[in-house]
Amino acid sequence: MKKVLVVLLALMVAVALPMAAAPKPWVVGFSQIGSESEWRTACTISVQNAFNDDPSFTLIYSDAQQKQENQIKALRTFIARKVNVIVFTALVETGYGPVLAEAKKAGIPVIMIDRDVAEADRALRLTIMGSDFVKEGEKAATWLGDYLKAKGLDDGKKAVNIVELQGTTGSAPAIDRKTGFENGMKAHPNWKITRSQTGNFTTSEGKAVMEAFLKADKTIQVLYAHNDGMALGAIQAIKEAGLVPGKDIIIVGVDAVKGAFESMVKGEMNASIECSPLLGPQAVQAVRDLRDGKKLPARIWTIEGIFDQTNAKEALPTRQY
Ligand code: GYE
Repeated sequence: MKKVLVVLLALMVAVALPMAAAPKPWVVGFSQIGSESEWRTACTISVQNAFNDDPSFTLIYSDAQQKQENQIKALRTFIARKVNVIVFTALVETGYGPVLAEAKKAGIPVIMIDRDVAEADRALRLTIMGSDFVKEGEKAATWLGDYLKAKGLDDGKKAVNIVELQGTTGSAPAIDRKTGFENGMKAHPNWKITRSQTGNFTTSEGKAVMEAFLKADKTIQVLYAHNDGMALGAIQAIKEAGLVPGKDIIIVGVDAVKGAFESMVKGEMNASIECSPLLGPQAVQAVRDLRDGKKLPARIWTIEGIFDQTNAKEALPTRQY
C-alpha cells in the first residue's frame, strides 16, 4: 500500500512539475489590414500558422477590413491588454504616429511586416520585414524593356503607351511600385503612362477601371498593374472588349500568386514580379529573438524573383501561394 502511494505521489509530481515550469506564453497582437487579395490571404495564413504552431505564443488576430480607424482601434486594444509585442502591417503610410507613440510609451515593441509606415514615424517601430517595393517596380520596367526589345515592339522612338493600375492610394506598395517603375522608365523616354488610376488592389476594381480605360482609349499597348489581382480583373475586361490579353495588350503584374501563374500558362498575363506573402516564419523568428533579448536588424528583406511565360509552367507546381 505504502509502495503504491509513493509511486502515485511520484507520478503526480512528474506530471505537475513540467506544467509548473512552463513559462507563460508570450502574447502577440497581430493587426492585419483585410483580405483584399490572394496575396493578403496567404500572408494572414502564414503568420497565423507560424505563431499558432508554437505553444510559447498566444496570437490575438485582428482584421481591419481595409479601414484605418479599425486598425488604430485594434492597436489601442492591444496596448490596453498589455500584449508583449505587436505585429502590424500599415494599410496606408501615414496616420499611425500617435498610436505608435502610445505603444512605445507603454513599452510594447512593434514589428512591422509587409507595409511600412512613413519615414517620419519609423523611429516608433522596432523593425520592418518584407519586400522592396521600389525594386519590384524597377524589375517590372526592366522585364518590359527586355520583352519589347526581344519582340521588336519598341524602336526606342515611337511612343509605347502604358496604362497603370495603382494599388491602394497612400499605401507603401502603391507609392513604391509607381516610383520604381518610373525609375525604370527613365531609360525609355518614348514610354508614356497615358492613364493611371487606383484599383485598390482588388480584382473587381481592377476590372472596372480597365473597362473605363478601354472605353476611353484605343491605343493601350501595355498594362502595368501593382498587383496580380487587379491584372486578372483587367484581363477579363480586355477579353470582354474583344481584345487578346498578352498579345494585343502586354500585361505585367506584381505578387506572382497562383492565379497569375495559371494566367501566364494560358498565355494571357505576360509576367509577374514576385512578392512573397509568406512572412510568418520570419515574423516568429524575429519575435523569438526579441524575447531572447537579441537586437533585431532595422530592416529584414525577403528574397524574390521574376516569372513570365517562359518559366511559369515549370514553377507552378512548386508555388505555395
Ligand atoms: O501586392 C497586394 C496586397 O502589401 C505587398 O497588398 C502587399 C500588397 C500585395 O493586397 O496584392
